[in-house]
Amino acid sequence: MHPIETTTRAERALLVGLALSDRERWEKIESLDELAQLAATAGAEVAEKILQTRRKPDPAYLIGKGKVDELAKAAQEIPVDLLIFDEELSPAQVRNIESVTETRVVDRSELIMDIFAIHARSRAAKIQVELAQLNYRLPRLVGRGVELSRLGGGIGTRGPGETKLEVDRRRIRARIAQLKRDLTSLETSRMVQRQGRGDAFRVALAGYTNAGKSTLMNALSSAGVTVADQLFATLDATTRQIDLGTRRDILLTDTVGFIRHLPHHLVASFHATLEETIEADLILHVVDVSHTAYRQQMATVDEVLSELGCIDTSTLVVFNKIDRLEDQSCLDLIRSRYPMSVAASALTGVGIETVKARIVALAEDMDREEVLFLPLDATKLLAQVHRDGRIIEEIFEDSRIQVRVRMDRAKLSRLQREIADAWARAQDRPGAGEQD
Ligand SMILES: Nc1nc2c(ncn2[C@@H]2O[C@H](COP(=O)(O)OP(=O)(O)OP(=O)(O)O)[C@@H](O)[C@H]2O)c(=O)[nH]1
Ligand SMILES: [Mg+2]
Repeated sequence: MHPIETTTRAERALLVGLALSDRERWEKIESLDELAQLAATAGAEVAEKILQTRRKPDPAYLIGKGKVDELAKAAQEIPVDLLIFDEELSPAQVRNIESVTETRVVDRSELIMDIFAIHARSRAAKIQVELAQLNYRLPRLVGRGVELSRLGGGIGTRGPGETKLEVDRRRIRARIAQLKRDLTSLETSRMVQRQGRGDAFRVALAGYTNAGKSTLMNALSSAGVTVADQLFATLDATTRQIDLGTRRDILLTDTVGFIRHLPHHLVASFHATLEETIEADLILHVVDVSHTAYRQQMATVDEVLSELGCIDTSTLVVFNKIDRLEDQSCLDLIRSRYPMSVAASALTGVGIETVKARIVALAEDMDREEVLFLPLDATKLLAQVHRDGRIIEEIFEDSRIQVRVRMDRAKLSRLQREIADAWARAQDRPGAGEQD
């Protein structure tokens, strides 16, 4: 089960990207730089980067056949052990490129999953990575040439043991089913854990990988979670209670970061780990503002968050690493564009008090106390009040139910509207009770 390091020296990799227009080139150059960082995190040495501009991807090779011939030549001359493509490749494209270049081919998704496999520590993380890898590899298992079978080890082969890749699809499907069952049982025990957290205010850190989420977690609590100048240093969720003097307890969760073109299988597999984010009352979106591509990174994070169904969750953007900004004047621009954000440095501590104050204000804002009056027959609404809020007092009067409740402000105003509708309906009915 454990990744076995079979290589003694770093594998040398040639990185390959594709831009569909000249305009796209800049973005792809950045993406290739990031791919190089990913490759380094996976233990490879980047020998060279090649970016082709081509109006349409080639169905057989992704890049042009002529370019593939060039790659074959370069791979022999440099020499390199593997080709890493920045785009996701179809199984046929991988086969075709491997047979022309006689070099192992890995794509961005496989590389990311490989890093996840190396960094996975907990049982949940290991199961989730293996699940993602098997789902990814299942349609790609057929027709690999023997000479290029992945017995050699190295990038793109870590995670599930090699022998597993040789077993037939039926056995892999059985393994996937087993992993899913394991994950479900882990989720059940986690759910019990979470339910024990009562009415705490839950804050989740989210953001691009390497943005400084774990550093911020440590600055806000004494969690002592791992911090590293590495992509995907954190794969598990760590939750700590932090004391900011609020009436409700505050729970802060650090978890896995995001990246552009995050493999779909990984997002699906890591649903359990991201559960804390999904269920959070507040998301702290940590941005590395010193990164040239920070705006695109923010967009990527927003995309993944919406994929996870977190669109309506309150979000506080923390522009981190401001100590690295040479020109502090860009912060003025950011402040005007994101007036509700905080500029901070999790490393030096600048702005951390403001982050804390904002969390407290938001926690209190989401914790309004109100007295509601419901029609006697509004059982559904009453159930909703019980589900979304904490009942302080409940009195059944002759013609109505009086409930004193604490609740998130947004939920409260939605509920108040529904209660008004319910009263309007009740008044239309003959013999209905009267409203206040
Ligand atoms: N200069 C500076 N460096 C920071 C700051 N915050 C974090 N870092 C550095 O950025 C790197 C990544 O920090 P982490 O806290 O591990 O980032 P992360 O978002 O948890 O990353 P992953 O878990 O890998 O997704 C580390 O080298 C940190 O020391 C900051 O405010 N200023
Ligand atoms: Mg981290």
